[in-house]
Amino acid sequence: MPRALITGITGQDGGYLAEQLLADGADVHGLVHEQDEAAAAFASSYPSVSLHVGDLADGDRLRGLVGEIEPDELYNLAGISSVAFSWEHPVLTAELSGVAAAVLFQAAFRLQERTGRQVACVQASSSEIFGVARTFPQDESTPVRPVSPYGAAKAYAHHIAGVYRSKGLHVTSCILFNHESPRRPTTFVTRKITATAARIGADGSGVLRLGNLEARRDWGWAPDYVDAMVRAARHDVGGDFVIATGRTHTVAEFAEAALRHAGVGDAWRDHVEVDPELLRPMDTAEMVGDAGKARRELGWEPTVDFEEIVGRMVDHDVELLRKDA
Ligand code: GDR
Repeated sequence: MPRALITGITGQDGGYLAEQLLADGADVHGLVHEQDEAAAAFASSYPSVSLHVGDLADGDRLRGLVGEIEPDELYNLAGISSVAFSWEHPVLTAELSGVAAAVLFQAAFRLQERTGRQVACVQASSSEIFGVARTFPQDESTPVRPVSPYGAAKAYAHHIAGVYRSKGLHVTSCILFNHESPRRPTTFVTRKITATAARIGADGSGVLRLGNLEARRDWGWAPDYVDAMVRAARHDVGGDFVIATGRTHTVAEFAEAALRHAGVGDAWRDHVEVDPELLRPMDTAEMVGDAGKARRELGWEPTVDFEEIVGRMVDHDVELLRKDA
């Protein structure tokens, strides 16, 4: 049975990935930070996953763990995931979302040299590496030109993945466009919208305060994106793959769909306000991905459309409110 090591296992994607790999019969290991508040709950939900405490900024610890666990598959999902947060902490973002990838690939390469067994690595890259793209949709040949500290850190990790690939490591960079689920924290716009929409729908009052309403994003369903990463790890060769739906909607359209689904109807606009404090120093106006290569080579395709994603997330938040009451 394959042995997998997942960094960032307690995040949205880490949980879905652990579930998929466990269902496949894999021996799943995860890296958790000692101050990760989600670790205890994760351990009780997934008792068969082996959790290892370590800090992404501690290179010796990371190298030691990869050498001890000897994974067949290594998924690097950890790091700072909020673009907004990265503006406040650019150096930390560079260390955790950028440099740590180099440590992991170097460790995987050494392990492969030592054992003679392939270590397939997957880097959870991001559409943010394209910054303000000049071509639409974006694909694997779109120039990497980030415009946020987060995008710059992810761009470094994306490039170092390519460097280790040319050295002989099976490493894939999955360029993930936005992907959502009820497990998204409310620091991201979709879950903030659905959690607030559920509350507004319940009592007909309240306001949804948002920043840039006109930003267009290509929103997909997180478990589909995790499935793409597993397919990439098991593909014959490593490479770069854009993972996206190819369809975009504005933040305002997401808010409208969520508020309508929560039962607010045509009055939805009265409940949305723009808060200038929530505007970012630099924001990409539109991101839309062409996942043609992943469709052709990995046999991957998105299975849940925009309306369904919004509906599932709102329904989950309505249910949470009902339980709380
Ligand atoms: P993003 O996701 O930055 O694209 O990164 P986020 O949901 O934070 O923002 C999407 C868009 O919505 C606009 N926006 C707001 N965003 C937040 N968080 N809160 C608000 O109130 C708000 N109002 C408007 C933002 O300006 C932006 O344009 C996500 C993360 O998952 C990354 O880790 C991942 O790499 C990329 O998607 C692809």
